[in-house]
Amino acid sequence: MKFAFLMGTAGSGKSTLVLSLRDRISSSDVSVATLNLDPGVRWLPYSPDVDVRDYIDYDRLVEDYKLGPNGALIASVDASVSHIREMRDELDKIGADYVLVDTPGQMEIFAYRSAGRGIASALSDGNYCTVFLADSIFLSRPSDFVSILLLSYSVQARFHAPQINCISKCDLLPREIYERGLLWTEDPEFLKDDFMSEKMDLHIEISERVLEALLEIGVLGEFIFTSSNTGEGLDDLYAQIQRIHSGGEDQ
Ligand SMILES: Nc1nc2c(ncn2[C@@H]2O[C@H](COP(=O)(O)OP(=O)(O)O)[C@@H](O)[C@H]2O)c(=O)[nH]1
Ligand SMILES: [Mg+2]
Repeated sequence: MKFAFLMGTAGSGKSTLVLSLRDRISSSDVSVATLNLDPGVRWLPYSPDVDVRDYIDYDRLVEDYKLGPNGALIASVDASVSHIREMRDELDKIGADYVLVDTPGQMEIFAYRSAGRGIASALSDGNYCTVFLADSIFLSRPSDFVSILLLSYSVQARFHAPQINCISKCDLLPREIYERGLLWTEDPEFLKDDFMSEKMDLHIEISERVLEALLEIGVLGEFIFTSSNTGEGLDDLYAQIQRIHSGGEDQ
């Protein structure tokens, strides 16, 4: 079983992509299962095969411990660690080739807590990749895009797993922003030039160095422009997931 953990800021389209990518993969006669790891989600656009909400009662945590929404989410994610075995057993029974994993809406609750990485590696026996969704809204300004590059890198640094970067909801992009975004992702020099000519009031020098460091590390890499609405990029995304898993990480 090969796992892909979808991560990205709240509203970046993770849950919707689980649905559209599941449909894309299963249309090629490959079996795929979905796992929801968001204990607090009220509604999902798909019906998960395995669901952390069957094990964790978010509302009960709110009531019993008088927690606010964020505290309850943190407690829920931490508590889900003790149900990894059961969720894995459920997945083993399904026996799908791929498992698409939906993570909590607010990514910091999963991506930046040790529970997140622990869950990812234990559930998958280390056989996973991360898919980072950069909401297309972050293509509006060069500095916005640099900030999402930082976020992407921070996820990669925490999970130490092969990562695929996507610009999600790309159907929402006006043509000129889409094309400029393509240039940025294909050639760092375009991004650097646009970034330097953007009028910014704070710490341009520091930001420039941060950008250079990011480019040096190779964070820009390849971005796939995806849309769950039009299906754009889903073939590429699936091909990348296959490539990673056939590249030796999935023994
Ligand atoms: N236009 C457009 N909207 C999308 C796309 N993917 C998701 N959305 C919408 O964005 C909102 C947030 O999506 P959701 O999947 O719940 O994001 P999540 O918080 O990352 O799981 C919802 O209203 C979706 O309908 C897309 O590819 N295109
Ligand atoms: Mg979601």
